[in-house]
Amino acid sequence: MAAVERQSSRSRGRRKAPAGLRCLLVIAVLVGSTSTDQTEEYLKREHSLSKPYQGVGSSSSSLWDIMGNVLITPQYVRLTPDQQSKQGAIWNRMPCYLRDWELQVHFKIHGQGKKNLNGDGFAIWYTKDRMQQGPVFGSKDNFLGLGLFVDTYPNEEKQHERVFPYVSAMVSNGSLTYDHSRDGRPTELGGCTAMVRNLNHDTFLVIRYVKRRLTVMLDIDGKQEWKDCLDVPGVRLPRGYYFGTSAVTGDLSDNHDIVSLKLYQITVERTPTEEKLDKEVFIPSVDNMKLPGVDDSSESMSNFAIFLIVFFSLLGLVFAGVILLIVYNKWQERSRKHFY
Ligand SMILES: [Ca+2]
Repeated sequence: MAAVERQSSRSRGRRKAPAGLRCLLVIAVLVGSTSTDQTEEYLKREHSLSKPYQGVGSSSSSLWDIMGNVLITPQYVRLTPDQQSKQGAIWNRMPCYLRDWELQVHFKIHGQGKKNLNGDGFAIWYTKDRMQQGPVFGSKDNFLGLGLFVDTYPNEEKQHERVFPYVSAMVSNGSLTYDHSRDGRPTELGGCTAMVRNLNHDTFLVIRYVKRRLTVMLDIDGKQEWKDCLDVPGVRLPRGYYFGTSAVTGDLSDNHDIVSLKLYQITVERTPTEEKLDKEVFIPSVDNMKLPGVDDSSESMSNFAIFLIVFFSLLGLVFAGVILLIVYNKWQERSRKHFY
């Protein structure tokens, strides 16, 4: 296949529209580009991984570290081979300080496994910690940040309404545990079915994080079109975390290959109101969603704040009362002196 430099999802457009409508859309986009909603994308090479992966895993100057059973070939980075009980990961060495970004992942999952005997899948990470082996698709549990999982095996027995492979997202503040036996359902923010195994065409997913909105889209049908998978507003992720990807096999196995990771910086304008609402955060959270640990502490913090306000108000009243009393006494004394 010809090596075509793919652009970010926004440049490519999400879905193809009929020709007439497309013309209108082009005009709308041209007009729109002069308005306030101006968006630009830049590929950030320091957070991207592409062929032929020069120096990855061998050079100390490489931007990427590998661990576990990773195999680097000129064509792909194999996180795990199609063998039992393997795990592998590749992590960016540079923390990412971008506010708005988009990560495009070109991947391939394939194996000899007969129907339904494949697993376990792979994860894309944007987390505080890196290079830590663990039970969540080969990486550590109770992570801080974002995990996007491409889960190829249904572990939960009751699987009536859900078809696997399944893509889901999770944001954790370090206190959430990924429930492997339930395929992460208790903690997922959203997800979709994605038939991504053993395909002859290229498969892509994109994680977009713009103005605190997390969206995931897939291009897995070989039609060069993005299809929505999940869309969650109010996702607050700190800056300075690391991108990485990891995979694991158990009794069931697959080749989990990463062809490329491309990170785009998204430049987007914010209104003063948006700017006010979009303050820098230091612990990951999702609006209107109670994550254990953080919400409890913020609640007790606000209770404590109320206590302080009441306490100092009372103290102020008492103080004012004492002053008034002293002044009154002095005044009385003076008037008594005048009287005599
Ligand atoms: Ca699973």
